[in-house]
Amino acid sequence: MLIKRSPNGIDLPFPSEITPRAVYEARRTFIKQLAVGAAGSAALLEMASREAFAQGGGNPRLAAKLNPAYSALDKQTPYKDATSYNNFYEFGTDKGDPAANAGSLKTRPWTVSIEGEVKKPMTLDIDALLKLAPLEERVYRLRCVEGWSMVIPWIGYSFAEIIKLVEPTGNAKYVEFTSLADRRQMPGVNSRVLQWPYVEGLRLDEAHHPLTLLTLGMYGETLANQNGAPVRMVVPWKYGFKSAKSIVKIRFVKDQPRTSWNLSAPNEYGFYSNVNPEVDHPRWSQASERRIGEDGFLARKRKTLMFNGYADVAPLYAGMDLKKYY
Ligand SMILES: Nc1nc2c(c(=O)[nH]1)N[C@H]1C(S)=C(S)[C@@H](COP(=O)(O)O)O[C@H]1N2
Ligand SMILES: [Mo]
Repeated sequence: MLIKRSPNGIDLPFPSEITPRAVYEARRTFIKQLAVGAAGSAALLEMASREAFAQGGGNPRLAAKLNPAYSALDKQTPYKDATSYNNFYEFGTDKGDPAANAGSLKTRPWTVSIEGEVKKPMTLDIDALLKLAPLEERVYRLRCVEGWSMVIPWIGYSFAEIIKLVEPTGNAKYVEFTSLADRRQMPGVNSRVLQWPYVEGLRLDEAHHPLTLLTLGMYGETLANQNGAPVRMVVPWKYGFKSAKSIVKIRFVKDQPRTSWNLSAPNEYGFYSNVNPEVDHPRWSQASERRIGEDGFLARKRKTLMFNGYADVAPLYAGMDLKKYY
């Protein structure tokens, strides 16, 4: 279970500035009363979850059951920060561009084509995706390769549900995710900062890991456009760029996908891109990070943890030299 070896030493959420005083005090009392066992952690998470749910951004509500076994107890990033400091280059390269420009993205109707090395290729619309499996809330840390991180209550289900549905053939070794690239809606697609469409990929066993989340919502609602509505991936043990937003195509393939960031700078962005404090980016250290909305600007206060603290995934890389396969 992840919560037992949660990072940052202490497995308790910190009282947020936005927590109403009564709730905060009740929680303090509550914290004092319990030893942090699994049951106690779950109760604390439920509280944090209710707070997150009370935030939101006015998008349609999405009911989901909290999955405490896959949720971090770190203090959750305020909704406002999670939706105003984004990387989504299709809408521009400044951190505020996605919030400024993604509002008009048309997220309905929306279809995702699932194809390639599968026995049952299919096209699913967003309503079918929402109904495919029970929706879970999972609080994941997301660590950007640039050195900042957030803690977000996502909503979705394991990508393994998709794999089960389409039945990969024996030839499928990787999964490739393609984002929408629509010039008319996405001003950044006119820039040559990356090759469009944005493509990311995972090895099939990584895609099959239960932590790998097909994501349809956040903070009790459907996804904000700037966070990748209406459907994205969240792969919490990898740098953020591995988690493609606004996905229109999922392809099961034999060969390692040619991914956007790896193509643009192969010596800086490897295919694996597991969070690894011991492998620096050629231009900066990856040993520490700044938590958005919490740590001061430019202050990288926190030690970055191997696999972003998701040690459960280590067996996927048994015998691999992670300095070579960065
Ligand atoms: N299609 C697409 N997906 C993308 C990106 C992008 O530019 N385009 N940026 C990535 C990067 S670098 C990060 S850190 C995360 C940020 O996700 P967030 O804005 O929801 O925190 O999205 C990733 N997914
Ligand atoms: Mo990133």
